[in-house]
Amino acid sequence: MSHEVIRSTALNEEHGVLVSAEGVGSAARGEPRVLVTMGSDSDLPLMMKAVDTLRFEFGIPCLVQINSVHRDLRSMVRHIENLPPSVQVVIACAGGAAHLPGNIADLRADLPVIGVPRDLGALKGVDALLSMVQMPEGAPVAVMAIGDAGAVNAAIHAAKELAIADPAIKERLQAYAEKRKAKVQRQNQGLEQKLQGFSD
Ligand code: RP5
Repeated sequence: MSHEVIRSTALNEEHGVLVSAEGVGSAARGEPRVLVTMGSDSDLPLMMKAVDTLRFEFGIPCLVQINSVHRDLRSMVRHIENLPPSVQVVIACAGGAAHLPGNIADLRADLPVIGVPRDLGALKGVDALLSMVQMPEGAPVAVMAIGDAGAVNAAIHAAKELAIADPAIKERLQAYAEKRKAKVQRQNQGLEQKLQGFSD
């Protein structure tokens, strides 16, 4: 079945919004491999770092959906139980008492769940981090760092999971690693000038 057919016949509003390197919603292409979900649309600026890393660095289309376990638990359960079969990894972000990733890990014994704690409120994300990481035995959540680095790393971790069975993603992961190495090289090339600036 072509990607086009899967998108137009199988995806509906209940599945969330498809996002790919080509665009958003009707402009997006391909079948979603990852669900990027979060407790509120106020988490979106943070989670766009995960979405953009997935689509632009690794060419991975994803579904984006808001799911709040504190405001509408029943819809979350329905959405997560009815994910399109092409979705193989879930990235879930929340701030505060962050129960979303753990609840998804319990609902979906078959899918890896990656948690991104949002840096929010009086405890600045430490509450979300501990809520996600202290899962009881049997329902693991792979918890990333609080904030921006965590969102980007969630996308890389999801890509690594998909790369186990997808050589094209494996290649893009290698290219991403090369870009990071090139940054160190560039920094060393400009180092003498920077050091001179410090000793002026
Ligand atoms: C969490 O509460 C959400 O994931 C968000 O991080 C936080 C605040 O939500 P809003 O009050 O901004 O909607 O459930």
